[in-house]
Amino acid sequence: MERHEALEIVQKQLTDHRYQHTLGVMETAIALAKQYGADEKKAELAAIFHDYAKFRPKEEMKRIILEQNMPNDLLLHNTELWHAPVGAYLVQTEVGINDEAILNAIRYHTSGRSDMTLLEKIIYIADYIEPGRIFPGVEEVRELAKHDLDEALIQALKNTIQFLLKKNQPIYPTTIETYNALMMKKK
Ligand code: DGI
Ligand code: FE
Ligand code: FE
Ligand code: FE
Repeated sequence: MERHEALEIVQKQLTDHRYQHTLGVMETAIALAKQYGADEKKAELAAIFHDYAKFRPKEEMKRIILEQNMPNDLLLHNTELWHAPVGAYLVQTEVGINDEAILNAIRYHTSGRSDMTLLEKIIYIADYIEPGRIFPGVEEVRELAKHDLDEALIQALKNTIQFLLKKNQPIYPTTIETYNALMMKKK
């Protein structure tokens, strides 16, 4: 699928602010794919569609999680986590993208997972550091991403976990698993 066609499809699903974020993720993901030797076309499409389900009604997302036998513990956690796996499902069924590597990059872009692929890491990091992001700690992750994707990912996960702790929010187990897997692989 061509970039302009994909952008036209996703724009209808998003607010203008979220669409601008998506364009930032796309540019960042393509640059990271070039640098780290991932498939640039897959990075482009995964980035364009990563937040496809962001504005779906909660009831619809909940129904899809149950009907498609997605991990049930999602329903116990922040609804912000839902748009990633539901997005992967809707991008397949509504947009017709069947590439598992792309769908997994969308599916795991919020929580990560253990043993993430290069493409999954790129989308996770690009979502975190695209030029429109301005939160504390983002500059450090941008800097790390220039040299070491795993170190960037670890720092992004640390920031996210710390942010959630500060807000007295529960941490989704997969987020912790992602962090642990990366820490234990470090030499
Ligand atoms: O969709 P975006 O805003 O571009 O970014 P995202 O898909 O990474 O979603 C980030 C949101 O998800 C953010 O508000 C924090 C939340 N989040 C990420 N990991 C966890 C989490 N929330 C909880 N409760 N637990 C997590 O482990
Ligand atoms: Fe997202
Ligand atoms: Fe995003
Ligand atoms: Fe540097």
